[in-house]
Amino acid sequence: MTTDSAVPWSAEEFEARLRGKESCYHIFHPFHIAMNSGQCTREQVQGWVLNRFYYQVMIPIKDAAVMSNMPDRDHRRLWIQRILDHDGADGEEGGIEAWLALADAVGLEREQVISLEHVAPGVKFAVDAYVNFARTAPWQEAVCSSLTELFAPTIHQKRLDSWPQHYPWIDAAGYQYFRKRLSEARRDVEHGVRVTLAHFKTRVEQERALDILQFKLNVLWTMLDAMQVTYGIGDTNSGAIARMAK
Ligand code: AHQ
Repeated sequence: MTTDSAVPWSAEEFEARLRGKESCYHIFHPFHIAMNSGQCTREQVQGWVLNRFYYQVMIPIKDAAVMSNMPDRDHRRLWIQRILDHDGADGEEGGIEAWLALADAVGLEREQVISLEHVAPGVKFAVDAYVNFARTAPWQEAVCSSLTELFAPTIHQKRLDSWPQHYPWIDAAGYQYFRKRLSEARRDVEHGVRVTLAHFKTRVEQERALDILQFKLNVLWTMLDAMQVTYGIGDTNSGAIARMAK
């Protein structure tokens, strides 16, 4: 347990320790490793898209909750862009619509996905834990929890690089979401890192920031645990997607 007398890390060291959490990122989860190496069945890819839709639609709700705790206009002016990125704005369909294009590209029925009826309990529980944290934590802690996106461009690029060869049955129009996040995630974390380095000053606070980031890494990891339990990995077929149509 760190004592208050411990010397704070320099900004460089603190940021390096935040980035060092990449080793816990969900790109290393067995489900993602299988999916990005072509070992997932059509049903498993569909299950991932269907379950992740719950995460996608809750992100703008989470971000609106964070904004409601942000007293500073300049921070709100930056943060509001995250909501527009997902909900869309004049002339821009937004990320939720792009995710539904991905759902269509993998052969899911739009209404089935939007219904959220088939989201695994563990996925819903993990996402709801994240949203509730963001609603109740100090806004700087909620900003810190979004820093898992430090590692997101790598996983989006991995999908763009590997899925077309592994899953030729997926319509390429579905990949727009991953492309759009490459730049959006990089822009988001620039603000997120600035807030985090400025807010968490003592060593105890800096350790708290690492714990917050670990909590969010656990949210992402747990979502995939629930998907793996539901759909398996590799050439099994749970029948869960087929049962949806009945
Ligand atoms: O598409 C993703 C996204 O819009 C966000 C917002 C951000 C947040 O506020 O927590 N996190 C996040 C993430 C997205 N995609 C995930 C993926 O693997 O496709 C990664 C996830 C993240 O790293 O937090």
